[in-house]
This record gives sequence, structure tokens and C-alpha cells, in this order.
Amino acid sequence: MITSNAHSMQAGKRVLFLLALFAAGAVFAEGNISATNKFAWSENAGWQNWSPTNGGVTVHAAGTNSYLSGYAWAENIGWIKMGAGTGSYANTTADNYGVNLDRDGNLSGYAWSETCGWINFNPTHSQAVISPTTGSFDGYAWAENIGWIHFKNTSPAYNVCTSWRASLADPAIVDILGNWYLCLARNGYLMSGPFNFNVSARPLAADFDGDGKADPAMVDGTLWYVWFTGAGYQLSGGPWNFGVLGDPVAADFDGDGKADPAMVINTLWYVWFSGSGYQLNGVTWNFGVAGDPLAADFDGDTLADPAMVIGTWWYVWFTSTGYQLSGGPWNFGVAGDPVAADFDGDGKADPAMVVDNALWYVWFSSIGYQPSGPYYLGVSGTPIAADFDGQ
Ligand SMILES: [Ca+2]
Ligand SMILES: [Ca+2]
Ligand SMILES: [Ca+2]
Ligand SMILES: [Ca+2]
Repeated sequence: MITSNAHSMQAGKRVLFLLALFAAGAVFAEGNISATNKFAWSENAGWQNWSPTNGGVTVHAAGTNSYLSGYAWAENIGWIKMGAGTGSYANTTADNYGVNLDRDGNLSGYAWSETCGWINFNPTHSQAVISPTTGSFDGYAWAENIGWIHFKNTSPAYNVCTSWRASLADPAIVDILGNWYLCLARNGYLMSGPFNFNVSARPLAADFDGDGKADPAMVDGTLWYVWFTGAGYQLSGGPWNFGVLGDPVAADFDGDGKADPAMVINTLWYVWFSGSGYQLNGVTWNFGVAGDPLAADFDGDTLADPAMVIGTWWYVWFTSTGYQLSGGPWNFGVAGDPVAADFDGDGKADPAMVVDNALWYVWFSSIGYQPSGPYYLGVSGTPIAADFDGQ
């Protein structure tokens, strides 16, 4: 009965939505553009309102695959559509055009205006951007028929701002019973949970399905249980079995936006690249150092960098230098359970040590790896850091 009611409720909503759509002549979402900072300017076409009364633009957070949707309104040229279909957009046909956004805030691709045609967000002589830390648009987009569109100016003062922010890592704890406790950065690190998937083994989290949100996983021997965020936390078939027993690690080593499972045995790294259909690829890394293995993008080139932690010492091999040891090894002077993820949202992983299962010491890349904390999370278990909510 409840299901049936819910269905008829949804159907009712859909009918209302369709009626509204026909009445207004365009599709609208509320959007996440500021109600006050919402204007862009074009010398030839005047003001554009990115958060008009009947609609607005939404900036969707999905890691490297973020994108825009919805409509902006310009008094002189009418509606400007940010994308067709679902983002991120391929921009190869009239059915899949749209404005894409990478996790550093660079916009690309095309919006469409019925009256003035394509609007390019990454034209030859400019780059439209959104600040990953403040959500402020800046730079210029280009339209063949109306010229430059400017997003930020001091005099006269105008600016388009969104509540979107770049990816922030969320600390989490998984206790011995397999209970997951999450502290979402966007929720002021307030603890939520416990969430339980009825599997208790070695927990980890990484974005295996590439939707910009970390997927919880449990590794039991050679078996990988992964719950896809993109599928409503359904088990991703399987469990996967790669036939290698070791210390499990998962991160995007090949840069396709999906996490690659890895097993580490002493100094040997076995990695199954998502970009190669999870083939072992004949590649086994050996950096000659054994310790607590982890992987995160320390140098900010979007590829995960393998690392080994021994006591207070961090050995990190930068992808940007062809897997050369990043000087050091680094010594932060604190020993414990190491984790690494981008807590401050500057695109570089921040090393952290969790002492006594609950005290988090963090070295933020954005402030030159000065020590911060310890932060107390209040639950004991295996520490994990990943971007669970994609923002
Ligand atoms: Ca995911
Ligand atoms: Ca990958
Ligand atoms: Ca890297
Ligand atoms: Ca960082």
C-alpha cells in the first residue's frame, strides 16, 4: 500500500511538473546559484540572470566529472540552456552538449541559446572558472554572435556565485562490527551513522564507479565487496576476486575517474586498472620499501601516488615525476594509523595520522603541511578518509 501510494504521489508530481513545463515553455530547477550574486554581463547582449524567478542553473558536484544544468535568463536573448541530457556532457552532438566542470573549477563545453547559438566556456583566449573554495565564477565565455560574457567585475560590481565547492574528504570510522560512521565536511563534520552492509572485513573507500562519491568497500581475503554510490549503495555484483591476498589499497592510478583496486605484498604492488577492464596489465610495481601502504594524489596531477608509511616516515612516489620518491621521506613526527585524502580541497592529498583509533593529526597541503589537530572523532575503529558525498 505504501509503495502504491508513493508511486501515485510521484506520478502526480510528474504530471504537475509536466504541466508547469508546458506552461512555462522551458524546464527549470531551483538551482544552486546565489540569490544575490547571480548576474553575468555581455557588452552586446546585456545582463544574464543565472538564478531567475522561474528557474536557475545548478552546478552538480561529481569530482572530475562535475557539470552544469538548467537555464539562465537574459532579457535580450532569452533562455540559455546549460546542457542537453545528463552530464557530464560529451559535446559531440546536438543531444549531448553542455557545460562541464573539473574538480579544479575549470569550465568547458557549450551552452545553447535559441537566439544567439553556441556559447563556449573554454574559448581560445579565455577560461571561465568557478573558484573551488568560494564558488565564485570568473573569466569569460564566448558566443559567436554576442561576443564575450563576463562573470565577475568590480566596477560596476557583478558576479555569479554558486554553493558548489570542490571535493572535500570526509573522515570516517568503521568499527569491528562493520558499522560505518561518517563525518561529512559539508555537514560540519557532524557524525552520522552507523551504516552497516552486513559484511565485516577490512574496510576501505574509494570512488570505484566514478560518480564523484566514495564507495564503501570491505576486503575479505581476496574478495572485494563494493557498494556503488551510483547504484544506491547496491553491492556491485561479485564480490570481486582478483586472486591476490595482501594489503588492499584503492585509488585512481590511471586517471579515468574510477578507483583501481590494488593489493600490496611487502614491497610489491599489484594494481588492476579500471581503464584497462581491471586487467593486471602485466605491471607489478616494486618501490623497494615495505610498510603501511596507501595511495592518494599528493602532487595534485589527478593520478594517485603510491605511498608507504613506516612509523613516522612517509615514502611517497609522485606520478608527476614518473614515480620518483618525493624527496624525503617525509617525517611528521607522529606514528599511528596513516590515512591520506584532500581534506582542504586544494586538489592535493593531505597526510593524516590517527592515534589510539580516535585522535586525528592532519598536515594540510594548503598551509605548507603545518600540523593541525588532533581532532577527536569519538568512535574507535579503522580510520578512513574519502569524499563520501561528492562535495
Ligand atoms: Ca562512487
Ligand atoms: Ca582508474
Ligand atoms: Ca599524483
Ligand atoms: Ca589538500
